[in-house]
Amino acid sequence: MTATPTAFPTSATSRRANPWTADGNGVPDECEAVCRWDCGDGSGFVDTVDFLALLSEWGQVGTPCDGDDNGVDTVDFLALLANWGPCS
Ligand SMILES: [Ca+2]
Ligand SMILES: [Ca+2]
Repeated sequence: MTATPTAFPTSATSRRANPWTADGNGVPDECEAVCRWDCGDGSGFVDTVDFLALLSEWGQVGTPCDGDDNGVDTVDFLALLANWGPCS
C-alpha cells in the first residue's frame, strides 16, 4: 500500500501571527532590530541625537534607549556607540 505523504500547511497559518510588530510599539520588529539604538528620534541614523537621548534617560528603566531593561547604563552607551551610523 502506498501512502501519500502529508503535505505541510501551505497557508499563512504557519507564519508568525503578527509579523509587523510583536511588542505593539508600531515599529516593525525587523527595522527595530536594526535601528535599536536609533532611540532618540527614529531618524534612521544612530547619531548625536540618540546619544543625547540616552544621556537624558540615564539610570531610567524601560526607556527607548534602555536596550536590556535594566536601566540606561554604560552597557547601553557602549552598544549605541557600537551601532553608530546609518541603520540601513
Ligand atoms: Ca537618530
Ligand atoms: Ca540597560
